[in-house]
Amino acid sequence: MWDLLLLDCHAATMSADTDTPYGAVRDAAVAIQDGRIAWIGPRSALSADFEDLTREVRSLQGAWITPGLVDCHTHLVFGGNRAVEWERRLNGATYEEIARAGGGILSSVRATRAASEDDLVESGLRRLRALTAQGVTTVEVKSGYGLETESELRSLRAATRLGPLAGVNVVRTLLSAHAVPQEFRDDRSGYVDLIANEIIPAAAREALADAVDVYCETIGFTPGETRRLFAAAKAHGLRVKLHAEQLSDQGGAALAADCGALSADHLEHLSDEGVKAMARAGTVAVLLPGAYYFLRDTKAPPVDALRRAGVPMAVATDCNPGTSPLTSPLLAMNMACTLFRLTPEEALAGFTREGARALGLAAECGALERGKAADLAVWRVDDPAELAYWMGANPLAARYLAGREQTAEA
Ligand code: DI6
Ligand code: FE
Repeated sequence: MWDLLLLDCHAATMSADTDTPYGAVRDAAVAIQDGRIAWIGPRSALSADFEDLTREVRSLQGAWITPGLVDCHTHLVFGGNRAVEWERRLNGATYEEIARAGGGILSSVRATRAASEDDLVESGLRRLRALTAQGVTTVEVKSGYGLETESELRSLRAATRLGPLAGVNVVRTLLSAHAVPQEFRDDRSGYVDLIANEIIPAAAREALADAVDVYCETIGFTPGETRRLFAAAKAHGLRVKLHAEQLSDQGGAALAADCGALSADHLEHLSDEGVKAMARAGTVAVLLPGAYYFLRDTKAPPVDALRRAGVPMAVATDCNPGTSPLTSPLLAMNMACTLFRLTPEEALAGFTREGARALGLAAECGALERGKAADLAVWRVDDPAELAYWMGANPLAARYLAGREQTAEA
């Protein structure tokens, strides 16, 4: 006996098992049982006695439905914000001047260390609710503004609490290797040791992290340090992912592919070798147009090369206080099309099927397919391309998590 049967809708299933654009099923029906999709297909395929097969029938009045959106890359737990710093940058101050004056990531570190776990939950919840208001049902949340054991674990505890409060699935990633904190500025190997020998083991012991990420960059961590931290993550049963080639080519994407990483993220400076390595390994390319836009970057990731090589492309907000204070997945999709030349279908796949893949959740969510979680979004649009098209509008009509409609204040 199904729990719910949704009718009078068109489904953009985002299934990769069809050549139909968006995996679209017009005049669709979706049967939900025990929080999962029990059946999906054209309403005409339902038996005449379908009302006897379900506890409830609900009409969606001609809406389009998609998988719930998956935002696979956010830093949305942090203290304070960097609006004043941004204003100074608009008035001509450079990153270096701001960093020398104690600004940049390290100013967010000070604010995060000073915040209680409840403070982090309260501010993170505001940002998360902006994402769920636009159909997000799964979100990845990174640490990375504590840069010491207790503050990093507190950030991950706060991320863990956000899921039930916002009615969303939260995947947690430990990004202690985001920057070297002030107290280790003359002893960076000491900080790498702290992450490998103390923070990763503690997070694994408390089941506070699902993956480990590293900012592999000239202003971040070296490929050698990255390999060391990836080894520590794997020794504790954690998956890995990498901020790679955002500002320069450190060979990070190829390293990530070589280490079996779920994803390599940013990729503005990705080389042909990196593209080939990712294609061979099945590493997901996570494109972050919000940071590209906010930094007024001019070198876009090699989307054509990624597309030709068959590298899966996800899209995410990269919600963070310094380079991407973006809490709109729909605007991120528009930016991915307008700035990176993705098609609207690729952008939606990037925020559903491929976003799930980037989190190791391809079998669980990200497509409206039998057996997957009944996480779905209901939209008042005439075509799924409108989701990336409108800038600022929000056509979301309803959001379902595990088959249960979520209220705005969930
Ligand atoms: N890449 C970025 O653009 C951000 N972190 C990262 O790994 C910057 C984060 C910040 O400036 O707060
Ligand atoms: Fe990031």
